[in-house]
Amino acid sequence: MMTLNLFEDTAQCQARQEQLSPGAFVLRGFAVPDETAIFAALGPILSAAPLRHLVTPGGFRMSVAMTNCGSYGWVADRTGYRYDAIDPKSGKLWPSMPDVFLKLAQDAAATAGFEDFKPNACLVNRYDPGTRLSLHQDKNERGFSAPIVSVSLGIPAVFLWGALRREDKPVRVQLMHGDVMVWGGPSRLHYHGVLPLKEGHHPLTGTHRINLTFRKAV
Ligand SMILES: O=C(O)CCC(=O)C(=O)O
Repeated sequence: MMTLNLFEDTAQCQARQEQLSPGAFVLRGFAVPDETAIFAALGPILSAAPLRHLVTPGGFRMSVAMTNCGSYGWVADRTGYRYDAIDPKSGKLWPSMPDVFLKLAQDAAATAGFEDFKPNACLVNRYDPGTRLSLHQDKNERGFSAPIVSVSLGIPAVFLWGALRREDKPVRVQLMHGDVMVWGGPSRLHYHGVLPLKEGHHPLTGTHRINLTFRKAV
């Protein structure tokens, strides 16, 4: 399987950028300057809306633990996948999206060429060693004109970057703490996933990997 290694410095941003396909970029280390503020903001979110293992419509318990912040949260249950303004566990609105999250997502999108990104949903994914996310497309959003911004924190993961057809072989992309992926335009509906996480340790997340995925849900 191919491993991408296309480094390119830009004047706009000191982070190294790698282009995976038209409209899809990895911004290396982009979130590192915000790491302290991100974890300070994450604590209250996880207290108000604890991580949980959702059950898919097919009855499978997802191995990734999830929660949300923002105006809408992505949820799965026996009836399907959807965005909901209410956390089904608490019956309350999801915690609001912290300014540091919003600014990070908007800056990353703009750096990748997507100005005016207005995310209203942030999915928080927590991976333990062995946890994986199978190849999927993000298509529960009302439209696909906005990009997706995905922030990796903690221990490394191997991200699978596919194409528009599930059967197209994905490339493997090592994602490290602070790396941010942005994909939109012609890449917006590309299949993607995460290989089973290897054991590791990071000072900010311990044995876990945290992913923040920002989307314009509606
Ligand atoms: O954890 C990741 O890097 C990807 C997350 C993802 O693909 C998703 O939440 O749809």
